[in-house]
Amino acid sequence: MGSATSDPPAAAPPDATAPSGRKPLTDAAETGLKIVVVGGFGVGKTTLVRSVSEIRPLNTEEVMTQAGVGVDETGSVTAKTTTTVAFDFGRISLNDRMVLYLFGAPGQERFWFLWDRLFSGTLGAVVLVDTRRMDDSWYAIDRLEHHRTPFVVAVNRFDDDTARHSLDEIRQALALPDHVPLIDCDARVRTSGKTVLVTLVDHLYQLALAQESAS
Ligand SMILES: Nc1nc2c(ncn2[C@@H]2O[C@H](COP(=O)(O)OP(=O)(O)O)[C@@H](O)[C@H]2O)c(=O)[nH]1
Ligand SMILES: [Mg+2]
Repeated sequence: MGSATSDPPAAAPPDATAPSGRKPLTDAAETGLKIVVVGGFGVGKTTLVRSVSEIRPLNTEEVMTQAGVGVDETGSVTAKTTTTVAFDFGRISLNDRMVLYLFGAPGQERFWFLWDRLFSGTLGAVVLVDTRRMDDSWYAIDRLEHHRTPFVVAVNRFDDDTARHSLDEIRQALALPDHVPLIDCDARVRTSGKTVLVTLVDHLYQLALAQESAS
């Protein structure tokens, strides 16, 4: 997290309740781009937001209580003892003009009702995937497609990802169309997380160009 971790947030996030619909990239860049990081429980959303953020990320990690047993299934993610009950918030400047506001969305099924609100005003999303629990990504991809929110898919490679599914296999398993960028990442590593965000911004830029030339 580095030396900037004690800095307070310097700017308020864009209005999460703004009317939905895609903003022109140029307008949004003046105030910052809202990006949502989604994915299943324990896939590394909080870790990603934490590792790339310039401010001390706000998050609502809570120690999982006995009440969560059987509800929050840790499955193969046995080391995980906290769970996000609302969402993570962080910020990163990609260059002197472009600021990304990051929202890590809760992955558990019982928080899905929050998602539609969260996607309002969102320019793009990162879907984090853990190959040990690929099923958890389907709902996120489905909701993003439903909202027509552009997204990239990042595979967070855990140490015990012994099967090492190739990106092609993962693309097939998730039925991802060719135009959706799919990359590897390590959510714990800042440069890796930043590469994911740059991939998303590039993707948004290409879509904006294509839209412009079509109209
Ligand atoms: N080995 C390994 N552990 C990771 C990686 N990313 C996250 N973790 C750990 O996996 C656990 C779940 O991550 P977290 O960010 O809380 O998941 P979230 O529920 O999606 O927010 C935490 O204990 C992280 O430290 C990774 O790339 N490799
Ligand atoms: Mg979390």
